[in-house]
Amino acid sequence: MKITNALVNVCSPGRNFVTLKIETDDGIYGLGDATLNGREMAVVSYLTEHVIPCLIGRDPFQTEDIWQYLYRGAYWRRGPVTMAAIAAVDVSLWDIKGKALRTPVYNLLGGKSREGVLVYAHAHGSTVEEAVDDVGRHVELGYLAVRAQSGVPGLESTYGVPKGTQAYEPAERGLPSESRWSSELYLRHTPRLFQKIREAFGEDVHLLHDCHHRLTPIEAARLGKDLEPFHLFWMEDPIPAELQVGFKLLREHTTTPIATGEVFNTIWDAHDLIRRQWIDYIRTSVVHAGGFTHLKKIADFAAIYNVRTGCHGATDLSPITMAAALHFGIAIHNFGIQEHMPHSAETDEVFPHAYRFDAGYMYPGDAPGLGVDIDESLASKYPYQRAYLPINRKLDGTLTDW
Ligand code: GCO
Ligand code: MG
Repeated sequence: MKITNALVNVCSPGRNFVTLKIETDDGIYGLGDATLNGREMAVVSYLTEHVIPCLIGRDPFQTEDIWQYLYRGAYWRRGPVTMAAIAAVDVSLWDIKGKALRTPVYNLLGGKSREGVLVYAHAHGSTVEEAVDDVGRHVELGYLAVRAQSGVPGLESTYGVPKGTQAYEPAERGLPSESRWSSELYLRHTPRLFQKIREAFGEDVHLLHDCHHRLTPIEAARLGKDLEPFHLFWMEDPIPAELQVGFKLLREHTTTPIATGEVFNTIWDAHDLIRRQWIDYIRTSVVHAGGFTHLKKIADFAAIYNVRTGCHGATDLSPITMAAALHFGIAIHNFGIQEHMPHSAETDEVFPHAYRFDAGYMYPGDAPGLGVDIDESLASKYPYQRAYLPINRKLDGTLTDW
């Protein structure tokens, strides 16, 4: 079998998605997600100008060699743009392999290690009361694990909480909006949120929280300690991860489990965090960490150190990545949990898929390959629209991590 053509589709059914389609001489095609929220067109250009011309004529079964060719062969390596482009190629090729062999991708990754993939939902509210109600709504929908975020008194807006009644979507159309931040107000408020949730729902529901890289190590240590009575499943991205040794300080102060890695691209971003056992969950995703070929290596390395996976699954990761995450999560041994932020109805229509949610778990389905497609004529009705993630400033105007 030979690769004959590859095309990039950019569409915006509710939000922007970049999709790679690789075609072969025997009529089978594969799909890969290449979306990088707020920087989509950089990946489009990387793919069309630099990657696609090198793919034509290659054997799509050679996933390892093609991965190395694109990674080592570029000389310039790593980074989100490069790794999202490589991921899109890699995932498309695994989709082709599955279709050609008439088997779901999970069978190529080791077969089923479990019956279903435990997922967590997003609950939020502008007040503690609204957030508690939203946790209840998700428990009623059948979720066994819920991430909770709430507005912080004194701050006009914050990460994870929609403005008004629309569904939460981190990127906004137009130029970046700006929000204001105070770690002190947040640190005072957040333990109260989890106290109220535990009072309302008891200990059975798994609770998660995303700090979205906003704290210093010592602030995160304080939050971790304050949250200990509420037994979180994890505290996510407590600190920016460039300085990995920051996690050592945090780790030495709290038993609240730590998850990080949604912005990581390779094992080299997480190597120390994993081998020093400073984290409990690694959140790198199929799309931002080089596809199945590289993510499998990260997961296997993490398994040696008792670190489990908790792959990123926000709506900016397309249904193709959701399908890929479910094949991956059902197959690998050290799976922890998978994020599930349901896509809009428009997105689901553009990307028909075999995966489904039932009673707290998701299932990839048994279709050959990934079990996800793209309706190109419907996609063409939703042209790309420039959108950015917000910018965050402290109360005095200093730019800080969003
Ligand atoms: C999460 C993430 C997202 C990111 C988004 C950025 O845990 O789901 O933090 O909400 O902010 O994916 O594009
Ligand atoms: Mg996050």
